[in-house]
Amino acid sequence: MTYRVALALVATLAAPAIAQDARKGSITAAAPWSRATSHRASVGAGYLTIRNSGAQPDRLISATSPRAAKVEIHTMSLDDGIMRMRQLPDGLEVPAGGEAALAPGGNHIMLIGLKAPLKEGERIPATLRFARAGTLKVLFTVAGPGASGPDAEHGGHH
Ligand SMILES: [Cu+2]
Repeated sequence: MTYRVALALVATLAAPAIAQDARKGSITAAAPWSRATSHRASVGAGYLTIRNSGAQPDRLISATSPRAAKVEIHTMSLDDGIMRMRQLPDGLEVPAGGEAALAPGGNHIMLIGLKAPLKEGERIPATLRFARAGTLKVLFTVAGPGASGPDAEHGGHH
């Protein structure tokens, strides 16, 4: 038994920085992740899928992170052939028994005023606040910068 526990602990410590789910009440924050930013970037984006197993709709109303001066909930849309983003002033609804996806090119968590670049492999702590479920702490696992990182998508913040 002792051996098995020790082995499990080693496996946890040795695990690569994969995204981890977080849960609070009916709300699950699945696979939170982000992208590495360049050293000049002042903004970054967080992505995840929010699932609501409850019988009532919930709403992501705000978020904070110790790594950013401000965190907003954004959406993106194609406007005259240009991808633009804007804040969702009322937050993002998560339907009862459904989910809300935050993904590149769509809704996202905007980290504004980064205190340091987001580095691949890091986990960025954030607290999501829901109207019903209350606060939920998540860790955004930072993936590689990729071909179309937050810099390109979020030129509006520079
Ligand atoms: Cu944004």
